Amino acid sequence: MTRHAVMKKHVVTAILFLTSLISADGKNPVFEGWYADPEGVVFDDTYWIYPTWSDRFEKQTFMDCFSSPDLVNWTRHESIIDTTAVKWARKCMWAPAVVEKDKKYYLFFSANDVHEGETGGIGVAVSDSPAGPFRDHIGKPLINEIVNGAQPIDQYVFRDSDGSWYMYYGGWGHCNVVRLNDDFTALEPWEDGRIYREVTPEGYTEGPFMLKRDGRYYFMWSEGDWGSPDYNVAYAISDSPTGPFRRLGLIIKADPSVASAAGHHSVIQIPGEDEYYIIYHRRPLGHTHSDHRHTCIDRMIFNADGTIAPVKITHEGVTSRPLR
Ligand code: FUB
Repeated sequence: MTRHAVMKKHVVTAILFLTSLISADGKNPVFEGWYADPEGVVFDDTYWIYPTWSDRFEKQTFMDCFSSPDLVNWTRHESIIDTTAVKWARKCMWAPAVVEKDKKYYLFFSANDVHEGETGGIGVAVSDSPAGPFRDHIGKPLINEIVNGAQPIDQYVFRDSDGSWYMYYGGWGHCNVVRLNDDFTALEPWEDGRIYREVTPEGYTEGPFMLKRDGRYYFMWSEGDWGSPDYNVAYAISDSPTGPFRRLGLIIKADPSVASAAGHHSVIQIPGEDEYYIIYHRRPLGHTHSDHRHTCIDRMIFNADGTIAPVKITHEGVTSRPLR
């Protein structure tokens, strides 16, 4: 090989290396478009994000989702569910929560921004694929009523280590937890015969989330008004999935040099590792429109004493983290 050819080979290798470094870097937002309330989840070797389409209520008639092999490169899957597949839903399809059970995927959602006496609330849909299409599982809302003052929205479905399925939900400043039956067609009563247990912590507005680590239950929620700049996320730690949940402090909030209204989050744990990523929405600086919310990812770190270190929100996001 001539000296020129060797030089050329080195230059090409260097360019390929630099390109790989560039594509390994993430960015926030992680994908284009106004998407809020992102639920991050891992199915097999793939990351998924299920967000709300952030738009006028009447236009929120569908949901898209996104998949990624590495948290950096995302593929959009359009309209995985819409109001034509859910006869009772007209608008406000919000805050998807997706779980896998017995090789089927269940998407819990809320619809219609329901008020007393109206039809709507929390529904459940099912598909053979995490990318849909999802069809209505029971043909009616799973929760239509307003109990303990909680609007039936913003559900999060949590599977405990003993196999029990819980659903935390609620807007209007109140949070309930319910148990789900085995095929997700109905709510299961607690031992005392009640269906709903209120678990509202101090400061709670909406967007509950649960994570279990080292046998302890980390309950998280959004505070403030989602249309205002100071929307944020707080948490509590408990020995029980039903609390009590005593507020310990904030996990994520606005940073005047990066973005405002950082909230309605979820957390992805790398399977088998003590490594966590927070998926949340925020409003870009200079934007005041309440629907201008986009989806971001940053690292979430636990302190040695088990508390959560306040998350630094960034423009850079996270670097490539393949699951294989
Ligand atoms: O995106 C619609 C609503 O805004 C959600 O249900 C709330 O949590 C808030 O993020």
